[in-house]
Amino acid sequence: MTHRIDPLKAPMQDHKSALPRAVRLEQALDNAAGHLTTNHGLVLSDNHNSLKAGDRGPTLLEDFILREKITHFDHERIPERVVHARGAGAHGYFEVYGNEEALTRAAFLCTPRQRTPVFARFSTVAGSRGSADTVRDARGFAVKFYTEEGNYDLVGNNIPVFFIQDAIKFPDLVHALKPEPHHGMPQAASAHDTFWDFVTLMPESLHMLMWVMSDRGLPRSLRMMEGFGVHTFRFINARGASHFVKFHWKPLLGVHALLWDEAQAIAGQDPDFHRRDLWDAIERGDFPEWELGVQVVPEDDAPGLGLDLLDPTKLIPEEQVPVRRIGRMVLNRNPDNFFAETEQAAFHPGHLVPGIDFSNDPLLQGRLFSYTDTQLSRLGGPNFHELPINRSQCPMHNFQRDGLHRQDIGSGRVAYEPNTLDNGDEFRVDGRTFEPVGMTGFTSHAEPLASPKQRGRSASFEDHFSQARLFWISQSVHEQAHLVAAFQFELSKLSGSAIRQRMVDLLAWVDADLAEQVASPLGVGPPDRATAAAWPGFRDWPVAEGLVPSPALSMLPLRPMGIATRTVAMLISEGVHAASVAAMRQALAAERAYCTLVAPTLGDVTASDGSRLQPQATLTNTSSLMFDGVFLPAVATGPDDLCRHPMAQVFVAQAYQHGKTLAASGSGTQLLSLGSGLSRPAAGWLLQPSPGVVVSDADVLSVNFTAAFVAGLAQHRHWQRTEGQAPQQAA
Ligand code: HDE
Repeated sequence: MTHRIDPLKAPMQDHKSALPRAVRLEQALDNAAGHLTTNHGLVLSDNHNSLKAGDRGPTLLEDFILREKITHFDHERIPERVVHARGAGAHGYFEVYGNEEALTRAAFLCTPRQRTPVFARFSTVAGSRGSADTVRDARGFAVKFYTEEGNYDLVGNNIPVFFIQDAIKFPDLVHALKPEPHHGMPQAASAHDTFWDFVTLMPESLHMLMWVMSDRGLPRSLRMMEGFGVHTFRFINARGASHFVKFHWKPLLGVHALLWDEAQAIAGQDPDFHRRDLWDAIERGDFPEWELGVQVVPEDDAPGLGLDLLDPTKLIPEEQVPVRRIGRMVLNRNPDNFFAETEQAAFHPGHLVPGIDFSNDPLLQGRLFSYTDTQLSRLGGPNFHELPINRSQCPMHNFQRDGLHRQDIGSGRVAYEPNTLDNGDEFRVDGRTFEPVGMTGFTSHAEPLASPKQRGRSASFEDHFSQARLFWISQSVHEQAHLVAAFQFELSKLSGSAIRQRMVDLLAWVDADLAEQVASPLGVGPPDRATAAAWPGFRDWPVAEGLVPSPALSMLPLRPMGIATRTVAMLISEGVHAASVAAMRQALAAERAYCTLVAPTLGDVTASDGSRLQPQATLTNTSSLMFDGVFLPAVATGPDDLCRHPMAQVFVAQAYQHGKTLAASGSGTQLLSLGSGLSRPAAGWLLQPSPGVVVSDADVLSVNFTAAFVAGLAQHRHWQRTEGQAPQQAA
């Protein structure tokens, strides 16, 4: 018995069927009922009418079919995650390049090229399940490795440090960040009083604040962001030797961001922008890929690092300890069912395999309790490990049993150990037998401990400003401008000036120029370090002298990136120059980039050679926000209708304001000029009148023209063009 209602799909899909539409629909309805059953297998005869007293009478309470269906529906929602509620996931695999046995005995890291299945989930932190993807926030980056030694979860973020140093502050942080409790606003935003009230009283949050206010808080795509394990972990090898390790995910497509104005507008036009991008890329076969990198620190070297590895508000600059790439993750399959997989996935930083262990980072230690605890209420009991997405793919055997929603049927009478009654009759699930794969089992690293009990923090956690400053001085001019604008925007949303003033006073400890720039449009007094230093809880720890910028902290590519999977809108109308359309399509396809034909309507467009082009989107159902670049080909026959279309001008104007790559040829330059305000080119030349704008007065595209456009796209954005807008965002 199948539960698929294939006949219902037929009339939608097969619109050229010979049967009249009404007949097909009727047939579909009849067929459908015969394919459906109740949850208990009873075949339905009618899935459209409840049981009534007569055809116009009241519905009968007896209708158990109606009641079962509606009761199930009433309970379809489960509580959303208390943080990281909105996410998107995908399946794939991880393969290690070499044998890492010198560092770890984790089997999945010791068998070169062995593929370990993974499920990855990316998320925003603050927003509810139905909020928008492109809000300013950190992003969760959680990966479940289904290894032969059990599930290993690397539950990280796209930012390498965290707001707080001790888990006991997490509920306070999240309460401050989430919508304010009295009116439940704002959704998915940190730009409100309670968040800034809290962080200005917790100077340890400054380093992460710098990251969230930077372009890292606005990823262009989930496929284009880094991931970090954040905490320091340990690798343990077969001899029991321990090394500290920090985990990194490096995306092969580079690290790229949206502009704030763009991100806000996308949140309205397509709240699913990131999850759609991930889904579409995987459906197309453009499988996103990250390399797993490790920074390894021998235990003896830790004291000489100049930072405390247990402090989650600190990173190890990559220039100090290089990131070695040891394997890759490829995401190549979308979930079949969002709820069953992405929503029910239960990650836990305490899901370890032998060879990987914790450090004493007090934030990590608190997380080890929290994740199972939250799943108990979110997934309805202690058996969430039996859900298909959470099940280990290696054999599992213990004497835990019963509980809400238990699915496995255990058999046997001896469900405890030690015992003397086990004569093959031991309690087992599904008859599976457990064959340990030649390993000695997980042992915690035997770190010697002899400490008094105390509530407190090591003095080595007290430097709250040096790395915030390191981040600031490592940003390019444009990234710094975006960061300043972000602080200005967020602080401008506060209801009073006291917290604004506190923030700029604190920022003065990071950098005087940064603080002054942020303060300038906010109507507050000059930044004042001394006032900040007088607050309770302030740690007057000297900012490190002679900090050297760390290029790895900037998003500017360290090496040229290609344009694979980037998207270009080609605006076409009647009489468009056919050869230009073909040449640009070809040039983009050669780089594995994509082109969408956008026109005033979805009707076919007749090109200059008489061929018919089918637009994929219209000027009103999409916008340049959805694309990385825009091409305005010449109209070779007749007038260029697009020049008179107001939405075409908006399309171009927004692309120009957002620093996107634009190209125009022939009559297309007129639309470019109307949208961007750039003057039209003189005859007979090819040049870039503004960074990332390629124009030619000829209809025909030269190889240089398409090459210049591709090179412009590879720059991602031309931030110089957006500069003038940044300060206005705070207004
Ligand atoms: Fe989480 N975090 N977290 N977190 N976290 C959760 O677990 C928590 C922290 C992270 O896609 C919750 O199953 C505490 C740091 C990700 O399902 C919860 C503390 C980092 C996800 C929880 C932290 C993270 C979560 C909510 C401070 C980066 C989404 C639902 C001690 C290294 C996983 C759930 C997914 C989710 C607790 C701090 C990453 C409540 C107590 C630091 C990516 O258990």
